[in-house]
Amino acid sequence: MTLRVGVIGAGMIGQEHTRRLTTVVTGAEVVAITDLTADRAERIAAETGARAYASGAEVIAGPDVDAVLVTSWGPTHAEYVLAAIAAGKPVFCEKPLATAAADCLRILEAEIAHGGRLVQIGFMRRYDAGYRRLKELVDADGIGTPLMVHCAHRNPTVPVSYTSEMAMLDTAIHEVDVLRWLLGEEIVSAQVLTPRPTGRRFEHLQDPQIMLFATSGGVRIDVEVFVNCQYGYDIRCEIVGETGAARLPDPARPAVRHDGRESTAIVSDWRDRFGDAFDTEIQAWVDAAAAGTATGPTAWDGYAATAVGDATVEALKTQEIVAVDLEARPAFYPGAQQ
Ligand code: NAD
Ligand code: ISE
Repeated sequence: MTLRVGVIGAGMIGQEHTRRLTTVVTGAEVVAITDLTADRAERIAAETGARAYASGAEVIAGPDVDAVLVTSWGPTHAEYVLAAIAAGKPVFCEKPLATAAADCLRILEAEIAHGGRLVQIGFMRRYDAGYRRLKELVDADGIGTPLMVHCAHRNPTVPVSYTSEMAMLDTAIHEVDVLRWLLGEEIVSAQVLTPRPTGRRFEHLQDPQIMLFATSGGVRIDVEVFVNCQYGYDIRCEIVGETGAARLPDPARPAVRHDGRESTAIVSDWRDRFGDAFDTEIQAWVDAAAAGTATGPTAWDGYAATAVGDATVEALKTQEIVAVDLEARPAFYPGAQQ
């Protein structure tokens, strides 16, 4: 069976995933596309051999649409995910699942009422080969019980529309998810330190930020978010355990010896850094959706990340340590993160 996909939001990542569904993964075709900017939807639809629709609701209702991929702006995600569940269609939702925890909870309720998984969240780091090796090592007790995690999430620059809250909600949300998965524990509190701001930022932005998290088991995590670092896209993670430490490998790039120096290229953006992970993630989604279900990061994971995000934004505003307000996990969502 070829999974017929409807895409809502044909911006940067919507176009990336459309290309991926069309030319990289197997078993899928894009049959419907919509975007607030109608011209954009029409252009991408024409390039893809899909039909352009006027709204996300029409895409979800499309009789030839088997599954839905949501890549519009974050605040619109909840509405489309809920509509897809109501239509009984598997849905891949880019992060965040929703911008308000209350909307995430409505999605959990709807999926539970449906009686089986339909929702997969776009936390692609779980499909990255380096993070997978780290998880295998931690699960096999290769460094003993984890005690501390040191992370950095650096982007070269961000546009003027990027706000201080987005350092958590748009950027560090990836660390929150991947560390919950790596450690198999929930994050229970957040604090934000605000170092001297870089001169190479838009004036309104607090950049860099250092986020400090504690997990239910007492692991302490520090995440440096620095989104105007200038030099490249740099993702770091080191887990320190009772008997050893393990560091996320950098993407394999040749070490070039030239003109009396040795150098290795640093990747420039998330597409370059996580391209392989996105391919694996979308293939996994297509395979599960073709069977009428979903795999990987769950709606619960989306909810937990949004709840940690809310606490972190409050911590940034108040400069206090803020407890994460998380409901009890429904039995529908298995205990250990997959
Ligand atoms: P973007 O602004 O380039 O694209 C978003 C598109 O959605 C725009 O074309 C906009 O017109 C359209 N849109 C907005 N509301 C809509 C609606 N109601 N109906 C139809 N179209 C609508 O943004 P982007 O960078 O592609 O980000 C999109 C989403 O993907 C965000 O949630 C973002 O956080 C996420 N994202 C994830 C990653 C990742 O690493 N996993 C990377 C980039 C973006
Ligand atoms: C972007 O939306 C992403 O998800 C990238 O992975 C992240 O590095 C970047 O900071 C975000 O803006």
